[in-house]
Amino acid sequence: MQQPSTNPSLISSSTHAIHRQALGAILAILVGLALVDFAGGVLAYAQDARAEGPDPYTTVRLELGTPDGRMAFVPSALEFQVGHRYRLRIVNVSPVEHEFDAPEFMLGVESERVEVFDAAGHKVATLPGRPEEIQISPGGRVDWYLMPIKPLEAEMVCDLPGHREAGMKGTIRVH
Ligand SMILES: [Cu+2]
Repeated sequence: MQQPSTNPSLISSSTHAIHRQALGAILAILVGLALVDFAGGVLAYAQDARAEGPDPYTTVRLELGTPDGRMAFVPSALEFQVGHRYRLRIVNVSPVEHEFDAPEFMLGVESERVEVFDAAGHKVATLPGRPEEIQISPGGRVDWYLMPIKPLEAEMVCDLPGHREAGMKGTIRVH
């Protein structure tokens, strides 16, 4: 089925004054969309340029659950260094929803952004700032860009009912 057309030439074929007003409003919207599109293009270009340089982030991979449904963080212990920039890649490899919850760690880092990917690996959202907790659907992935700012030892858990008790907990050490 065809999308409703926003082509101004089709709209201007109407000769009614009220339709001309509507045309004006629609043109304003189209100009607005073009500006947004232009800004998006500039941002995409900037990101591409950045991607071509050396990768400033160390990737740390954490799997939530296991493909056969075991309640675990893999690995169950993470280590970071103060002042280094990381891409904490959290992947739900299991058939059920899971959480990454580590409040002390989350407050002990500078958080740049969180990128969210669907099960097909397509980025579906970018969230600037600091997450409070991260919940991921089966097959989903989150890349959290962060830099630890102080040494700490913290617990990571999945707070969904029964998961922690079944073994879904681990430790994070920043040194
Ligand atoms: Cu869980």
